[in-house]
Amino acid sequence: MARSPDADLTDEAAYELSRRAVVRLSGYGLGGALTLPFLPDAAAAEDGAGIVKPLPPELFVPRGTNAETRWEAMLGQGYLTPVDRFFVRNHVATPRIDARAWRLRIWGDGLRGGPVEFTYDALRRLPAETLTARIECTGNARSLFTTQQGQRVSGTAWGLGAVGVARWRGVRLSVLLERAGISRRAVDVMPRGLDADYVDGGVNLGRVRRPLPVAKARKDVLVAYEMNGRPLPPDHGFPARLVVPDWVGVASVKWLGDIEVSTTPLASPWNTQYYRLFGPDYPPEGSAPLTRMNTKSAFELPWDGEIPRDTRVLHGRSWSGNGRVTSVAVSADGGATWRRARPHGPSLARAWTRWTIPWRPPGPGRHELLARAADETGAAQPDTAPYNTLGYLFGAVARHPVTVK
Ligand SMILES: Nc1nc2c(c(=O)[nH]1)N[C@H]1C(S)=C(S)[C@@H](COP(=O)(O)O)O[C@H]1N2
Ligand SMILES: [Mo]
Repeated sequence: MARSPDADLTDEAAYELSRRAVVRLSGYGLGGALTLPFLPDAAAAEDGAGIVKPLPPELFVPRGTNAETRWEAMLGQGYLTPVDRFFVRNHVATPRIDARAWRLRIWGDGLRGGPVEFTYDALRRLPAETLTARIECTGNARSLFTTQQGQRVSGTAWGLGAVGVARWRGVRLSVLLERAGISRRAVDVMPRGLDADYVDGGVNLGRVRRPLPVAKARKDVLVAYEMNGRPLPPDHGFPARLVVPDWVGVASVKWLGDIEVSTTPLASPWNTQYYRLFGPDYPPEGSAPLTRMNTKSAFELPWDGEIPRDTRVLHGRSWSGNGRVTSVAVSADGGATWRRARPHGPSLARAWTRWTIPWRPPGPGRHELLARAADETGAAQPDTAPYNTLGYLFGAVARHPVTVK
């Protein structure tokens, strides 16, 4: 499997590195505390590790335990992102779960009675709904803070490909909560995944979990067991996951194992130390926990790649966590002049809008393509994104470099 360019290691070198780390550690004759910082690092050198589906290089850019969709692989596709090219964001690794032994347990002081369990079959027998919705990582386009704004941020250096739209089928979370006997006093629910504990900087933070206010949980959240007409693939949460429309991707907990229902506000590292905005413009504890995603646009083109001289039309997609996309303007001269793109096909608020714009390359050489979307709230993508140390919510207009041959 391909390795990240910054690691720049051959298989042998990587093996050497991890072996040396082990030898060095055993030389110290120490266990536990000191081995932890080394071994996960060596393991992280394996790009795409822990992902089950194939990651062909023409469809994905592997990034550590994650894989980013190549936007050029969306050219000629329909409205949905096919599973074979849907991005994967794994804190740890895709677990293999036996649906026959699996249970979804709902529990907590926010239930009128005791805990309730649903089997996979029981879940599939409940009234089903379909929802065409986007899932987008909060750090999508994070690398543009650095390349476009010269700022240092930490986290996976995503381009614009940590987003996808699928047709999800499952049971409304509100139906499950009703059946479990949710109390009127419940304020938060906390879905938790069945993947392994997440360890960051040697600290074990437990399993991925993030509180969700009851109001959102009851509004439009789906407990999905199908993606694009098939059972959920292992990497996308089999046997069941949440789909939390418009919200930060981390809310859509995969490999759902249990949901706590609480009459008091809940907290986890995923709404305290991550998924808030930190930095000079924010209080020390960060902003409020992030909820909705913002507005973005992408061209269905390779990033900083070559495009043929006989190109006559450009394709792209725009989306917003704040509502339906209402207009998209495109500039092919670095932002000097703008033209309106032509939308086509469905334009669902919780998914995205496809568009095209005619363009004849003026001549060979480098060009910057820009697309600026506005949504039904009237808000358009800004020229710069507010800096935050973890590089969340880059919603500025991306300057997409291309070279015409
Ligand atoms: N259990 C669990 N759920 C999870 C994650 C995870 O690592 N473990 N990653 C979250 C994040 S950060 C994102 S962006 C989405 C990505 O969903 P996908 O991998 O299906 O594209 O899943 C979310 N749900
Ligand atoms: Mo994410």
